[in-house]
Amino acid sequence: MPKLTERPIWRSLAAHWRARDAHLRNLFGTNPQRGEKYALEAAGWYLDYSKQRVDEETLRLLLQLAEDAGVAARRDAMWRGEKINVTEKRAVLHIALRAPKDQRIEVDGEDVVPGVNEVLERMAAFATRVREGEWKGHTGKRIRHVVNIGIGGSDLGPVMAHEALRAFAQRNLDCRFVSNVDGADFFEATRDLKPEETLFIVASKTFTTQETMANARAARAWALAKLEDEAAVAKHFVAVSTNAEKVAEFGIDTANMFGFWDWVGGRYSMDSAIGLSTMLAIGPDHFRAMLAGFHEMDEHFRTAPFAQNMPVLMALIGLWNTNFLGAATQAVLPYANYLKRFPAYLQQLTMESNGKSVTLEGARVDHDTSAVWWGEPGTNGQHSFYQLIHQGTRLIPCDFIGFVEPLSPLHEQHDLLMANLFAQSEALAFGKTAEQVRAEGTPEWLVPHRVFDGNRPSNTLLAQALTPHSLGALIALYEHITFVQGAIWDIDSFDQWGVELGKQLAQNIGKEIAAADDSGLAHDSSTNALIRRYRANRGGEKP
Ligand code: G6Q
Repeated sequence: MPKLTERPIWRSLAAHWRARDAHLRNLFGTNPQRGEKYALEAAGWYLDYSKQRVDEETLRLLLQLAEDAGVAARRDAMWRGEKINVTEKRAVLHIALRAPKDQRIEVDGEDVVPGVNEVLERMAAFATRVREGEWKGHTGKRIRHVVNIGIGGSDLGPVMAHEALRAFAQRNLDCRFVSNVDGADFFEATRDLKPEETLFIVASKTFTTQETMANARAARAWALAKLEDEAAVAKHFVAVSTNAEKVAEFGIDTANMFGFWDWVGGRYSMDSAIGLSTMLAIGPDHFRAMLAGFHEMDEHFRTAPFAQNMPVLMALIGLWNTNFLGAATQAVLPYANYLKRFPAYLQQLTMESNGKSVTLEGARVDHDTSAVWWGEPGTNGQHSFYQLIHQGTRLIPCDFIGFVEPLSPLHEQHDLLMANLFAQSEALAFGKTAEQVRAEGTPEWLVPHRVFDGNRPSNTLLAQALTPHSLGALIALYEHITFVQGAIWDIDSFDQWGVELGKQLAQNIGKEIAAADDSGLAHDSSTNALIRRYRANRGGEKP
């Protein structure tokens, strides 16, 4: 197969891009129904993509690109449990985590759905016991605090879901998260807690991750310093992992371990047992509702024709912005304070998945892959970086996310919040011309400063309310957008060799810092000097 950029469809897209000069003002001017036409609904979400710089021909070509790239075949291979994570030789089946009980999804000839449900049921039984105060700590006290220890995929999803679904959480069960190997994270998370009322979840797929193991050891020492009995570990520590051997080695009873499988990637695992903290916070029924939301979007992605397929269209438009309009970044702007950790979660999902530069065959790509994803909740961002989006020199496509109903009783403030969302996407698309600025009575010298070029693309996603169901569907939407883009770029969206590199390098330097002397340092002169300076000046116990 020729390189992506040498295929006729890619060349047609490039020629199409060169041939047209369509400002969004003109696109709307020539098609007054555009706002209703370029919109669709799926799994409770309404997508308006009319403020994207695309027309009928652009969409036709992009859909052709998806066909030519074999997106449907790759999607179906994922559902069939084929090992589409080629560099790790693994199936990719997060979609099985939310499949209904009667669906059959196989890996190596074995249906995985019963196993998924068995773990969900164990999680539900455990969560209910803790939430109802039936699961007691070592001294017989009720658990009031849950601390999830994990990092990357074993942290970002649970943290995001905990923030997002606070309105559905049992308020007398406080959940906290420790991820950073910086001891300050553990120290601050636990300084006001009582070990006898605290449950630690050690969440690690491999149970070997340096940061998580260091924090888990700190937690065990912290708990035992007060509880003074090894037997207390069984009441105050549970594990979420695929590695029973390491869990037992750490001292956690494997009866208190919740498993998952190698076909669940870390960044795709928040709806597996990695979501135990979420289930403890919101309860099994809400957790199931979240899974149903995921599943509804999965089914839409699996079955809807590409021209009406929300993840496919968003992926194609994102690719158009990245590869043809030259946008280096993608902003995600939720107008929902509960979604404040959603951009951080998406950063891992998108950039760890598609931050790759070789194809599945190992050939170097000659086009850009993942955009840099980032964002903050609106309206806060408006008082900060939106200036650059409106008037800077760079093109920053935006995804605006909003809800019709608020979860707080302050309804008027919700109208204000949503008014801001609608105003921002309108201003970005249409801008303000010099004539309009002059007509406002602006003196001539100030006119250039007050002109807004507009033509800045955005999507708007709206759902009725932020609920476990709508959150699940929203996450699945972005998972599948990531999938489609990776499929077209022909990269492995499911490995993470960059993360593995970081894990190894830090281990080696850690040993060098702890060594008796620094004469054997064999790095470059900069790294050697930094390590020597640190060794010479650090406080605490010296080697
Ligand atoms: C995710 C990555 C990575 C991983 C963490 C934690 O896709 O693989 O972020 O989740 O490194 O790994 P463990 O769960 O094994 O501790």
